[in-house]
Amino acid sequence: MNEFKDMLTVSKPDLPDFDRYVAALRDIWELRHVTNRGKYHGAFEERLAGYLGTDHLSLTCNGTIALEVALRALEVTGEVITTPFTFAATAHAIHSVGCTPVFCDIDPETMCLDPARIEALITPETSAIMPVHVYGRPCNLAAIEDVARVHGLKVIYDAAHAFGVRLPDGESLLAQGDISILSLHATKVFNTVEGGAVIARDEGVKVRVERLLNFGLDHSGLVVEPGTNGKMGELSAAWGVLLLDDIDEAIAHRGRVAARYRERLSKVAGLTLPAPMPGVIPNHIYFPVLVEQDYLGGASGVQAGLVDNDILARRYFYPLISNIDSYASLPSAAPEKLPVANTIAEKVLCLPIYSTLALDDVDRICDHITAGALQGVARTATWGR
Ligand code: T4K
Repeated sequence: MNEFKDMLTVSKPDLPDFDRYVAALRDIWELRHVTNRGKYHGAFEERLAGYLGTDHLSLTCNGTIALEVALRALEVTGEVITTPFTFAATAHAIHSVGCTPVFCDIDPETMCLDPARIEALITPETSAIMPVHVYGRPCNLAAIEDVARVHGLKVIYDAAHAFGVRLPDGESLLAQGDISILSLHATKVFNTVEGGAVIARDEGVKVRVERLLNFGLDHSGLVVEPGTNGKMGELSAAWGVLLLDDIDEAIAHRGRVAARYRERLSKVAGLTLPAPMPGVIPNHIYFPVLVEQDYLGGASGVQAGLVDNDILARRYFYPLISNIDSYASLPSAAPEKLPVANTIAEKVLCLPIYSTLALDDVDRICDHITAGALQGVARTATWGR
């Protein structure tokens, strides 16, 4: 099955140089140390922390386990205030550790959790806030820290999208909160096929995180608490070590793609492009566009038109996670309590963006998006080829 190869898909994974990866595989083959903190795991963990500018980083098998382990390491219980405008994994991780997600509306500019609305949701059961730097756009960190400090809450940032993002003062966005987590899934800016990381505020939390990632075993091999298996293996770590060599150029090309989309689409009536955040060094992980309902049938109409032309755009994040059956009956999930998130989710469409996307193809995508409108195609029409 090769359905993605020749299509313009919302993302395409970066691959390490084939010959170098085969050489690393041969090395692992000969060492016969294939998982459980081998040579490549150690090298990758160190280099990744250096690149990201973070201390206390632990590699994981994916971002979802990283979230669950973060919640466990900080002994979070009861209710966790989070955003509905995110991937399912955020709420699922909260649910998986026996807590209840409490959905809080988002800020229309950052599209992240609105700090002004957190306080009204705090109850005696609340023990943590889990904001998401959605699309790698930083949350309002200072305001979130203030609320957390006043109410004695832990802060776990779901920074799955935030690889390499720097704040205006040059600090890593991943070095925030009590813990931040990263996803290194194939569809992300930087990947290890499957993978993730937990970035703890201090060494004590990191020790606990590493124990929980390894069945609750301490350094002497004794099981001291219930843990899970969240380790990254050597094949993924070797992939990561090699890809790090190319990451700056990969992000730079994504920047060129984003700039071309802006040039082509920013003046199109009916489309809104979220403004870049002042001073933030972005990673261009996604390119979201908000589509008005009367523009070619809205986000779903534009998406269908693109699919007709072998272009797979994705509606990250529609439907809102608060509206799926598993969570919709929660009091905080009522759509009237989440007006901004519901409005943005209705309009959002993420266009293809990845480091091997040619600028000619970006033009082709923009032509498809704008041509129907320019030709006065009926607003609900499906587009032909
Ligand atoms: N928190 C947040 C905020 C997250 O967004 C995520 C994950 C997590 C936590 C959890 O992290 P992980 O446990 O996943 O590490 C993707 C990813 O599976 C998921 O990692 C990601 N967020 C989510 C937003 O999107 P899909 O279902 O969209 O992937 P898929 O298979 O449809 O692929 C998307 C596009 O990429 C396609 O158009 C084709 C292309 N593709 C994909 C794969 C897998 C390829 O060209 N080759 C490939 O091998 O979920």
